[in-house]
Amino acid sequence: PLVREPLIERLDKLRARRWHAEPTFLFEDQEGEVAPITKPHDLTIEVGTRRDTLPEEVEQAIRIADAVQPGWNALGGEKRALLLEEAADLFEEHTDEFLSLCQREAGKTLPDAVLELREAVDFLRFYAGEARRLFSGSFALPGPTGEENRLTMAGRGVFATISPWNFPLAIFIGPAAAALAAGNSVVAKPAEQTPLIAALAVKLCHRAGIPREVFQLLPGAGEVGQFITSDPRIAGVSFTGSTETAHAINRSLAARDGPIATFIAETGGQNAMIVDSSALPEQVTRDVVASAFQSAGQRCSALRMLYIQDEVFDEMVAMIRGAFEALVIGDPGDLATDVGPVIDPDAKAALERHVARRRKNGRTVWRRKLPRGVANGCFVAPTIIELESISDLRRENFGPVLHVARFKAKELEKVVDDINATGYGLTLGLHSRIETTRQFVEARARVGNFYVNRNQIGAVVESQPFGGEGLSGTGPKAGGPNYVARFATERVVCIDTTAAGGNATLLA
Ligand code: UN1
Repeated sequence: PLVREPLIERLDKLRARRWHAEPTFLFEDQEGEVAPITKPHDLTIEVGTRRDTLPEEVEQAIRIADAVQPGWNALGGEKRALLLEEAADLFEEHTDEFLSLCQREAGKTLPDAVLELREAVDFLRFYAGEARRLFSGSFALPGPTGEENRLTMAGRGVFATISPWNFPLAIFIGPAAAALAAGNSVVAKPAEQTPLIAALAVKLCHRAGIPREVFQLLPGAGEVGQFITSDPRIAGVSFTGSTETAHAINRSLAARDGPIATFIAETGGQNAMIVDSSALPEQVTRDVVASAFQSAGQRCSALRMLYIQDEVFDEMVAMIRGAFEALVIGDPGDLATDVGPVIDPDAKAALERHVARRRKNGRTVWRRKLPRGVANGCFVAPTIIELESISDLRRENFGPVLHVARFKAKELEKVVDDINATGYGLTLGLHSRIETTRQFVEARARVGNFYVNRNQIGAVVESQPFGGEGLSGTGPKAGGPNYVARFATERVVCIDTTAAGGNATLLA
């Protein structure tokens, strides 16, 4: 049509649609238990259903993926790039469906859903470019005269991708696209909470021309992941999620006989921001509120622990609380909403326990009141808790809960050391206009992504490759120049060209 309806009307039309996710390729006629997928914002509403992958289907999927991988690898980087780019185009054409599903299945606000789709498309296009760059032939290596050395890269085999519910599209498709770009076949297990978005993504990849045998969807809960990672034919695993699950996968991979698997993990964080007395209060307020409460705090990059220099602590906290009081909490389908629900009742219960414990310990707690009409959903009131130090936090609190602490100028070194001592190393923010402070923190902090005088979420593909160290993951950084290579094997060919020349002379 020449005149397209406005986006909101189009999204409204999709409201009644019901979706279904099931294992792809060969499994459609299997009988299996169907579980409902409910909306985080209102658990009485069913968005669709999912059928989990059975153990024998996992086995069959890996067998098929293994059989077709050499053909996919032989296709070469250029052809794989074209298919990934076609998928990116189809993702953009299906904007309405993706935005609607991000809101309904994952409880995302519209701005968050738009960012998510943008990131997914960026990943597809960037990794397509990497397929061309790295898999279009061999790289010549230096050597003495009379010797030819070259390096070629290829897929490792079957890669498993296990992805989280908090970026059900971008972090579902990103690692899968990287693995495919490198010439692997992929069995993908999306988070149990968000298989519908993943199912649409896989369907569009198949429509783009990526063979169904090469990219298979295996929905299910943790057991499905366990079946996958215990199979010795899995050449590598890319996992994004909790540190505990990463440890479990690592153990499962280590227990297998046969080839050693590659393991790429992007896990949790205990992310801090340091604000000194030279910082601009308005800028700090805006960036703290975005970093801590956007996406209801459900980003691994999100700010959990804010350190403010003593002299400006009261003023800054007053301003941050002012902005915090203005946050609109509610239905993510509502354009005005800033903070939607958390993902499920378990997530809500864990956050409520955390807040209750701090209250009991006599901490100062500021909490928003939840609006009326949200009782059926998994809403957690945005909360600010005053603590002494980041060492008072044990586990990651994945939701709209921010902690604040004060520090004296002479304690800056100790603050950075305490942050390092958590063992996590994902994002760190600094608000300061003093150049030597920036240099000091940059040099001392052990962290994957360091953000200065801005918010610390929303890393952009290619400009801000993303990922942590220590308890936060293995690297390499997603969306960066070293990522796709980690999904590949390298082969070096070395030819002595003098011997052949000599023989030829003798024979003549
Ligand atoms: C995550 O929450 O798992 O920087 C990653 C960001 C996003 C990535 C978050 N690009 O917030």
